[in-house]
Amino acid sequence: MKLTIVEYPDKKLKEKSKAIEKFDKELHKLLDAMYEVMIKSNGIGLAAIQVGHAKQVLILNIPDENDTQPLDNLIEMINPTIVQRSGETVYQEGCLSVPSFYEDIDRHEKIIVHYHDREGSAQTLSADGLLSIAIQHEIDHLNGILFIDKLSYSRRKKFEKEYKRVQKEKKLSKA
Ligand code: QAP
Ligand code: CO
Repeated sequence: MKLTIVEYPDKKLKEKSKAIEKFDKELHKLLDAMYEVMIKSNGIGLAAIQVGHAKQVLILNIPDENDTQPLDNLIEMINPTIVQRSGETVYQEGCLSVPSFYEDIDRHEKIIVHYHDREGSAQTLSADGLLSIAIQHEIDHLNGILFIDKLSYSRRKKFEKEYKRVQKEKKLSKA
């Protein structure tokens, strides 16, 4: 399975993802291909909609103290739901689907999330720090929401202007 990253302003990113019903080989192939493209793109989190699949699937691989991403730390979440939220935190977020743009976003500090692993077993995870932020960012993708959708009106306007300029520069450098 060859996957490519869907980039803003592609409307695909607004789609709501559907729950996984079968924990089969096709799901495992998608998960493996998502991991490959995420690592290749220097990402720490990726939702299936970002590679064109409207399925409730996301992966996370938060760097450790040595700034490496061991496979042991890979988390795969199928059909996740946040069941508890507490506290507030701000982090300068980015997204593989919105390349070269970063902005401060408000999130909950701690969350508890219920999900299924690739075999279909029910799991519960209590998260804080960057992992908590990453989970909230990726679950937003499953609902068709990008981090830029959370910006104030003025910051969003600034983003649209800057993003268009950068996209134009990228096109020119390729030509
Ligand atoms: C989501 O984001 C996230 O602009 C994952 O040029 C964001 O992996 C989780 C990336 C913030 C926690 C905190 C972005 C790579 C990667 C770029 C990513 C870029 C290259 C973003
Ligand atoms: Co993202």
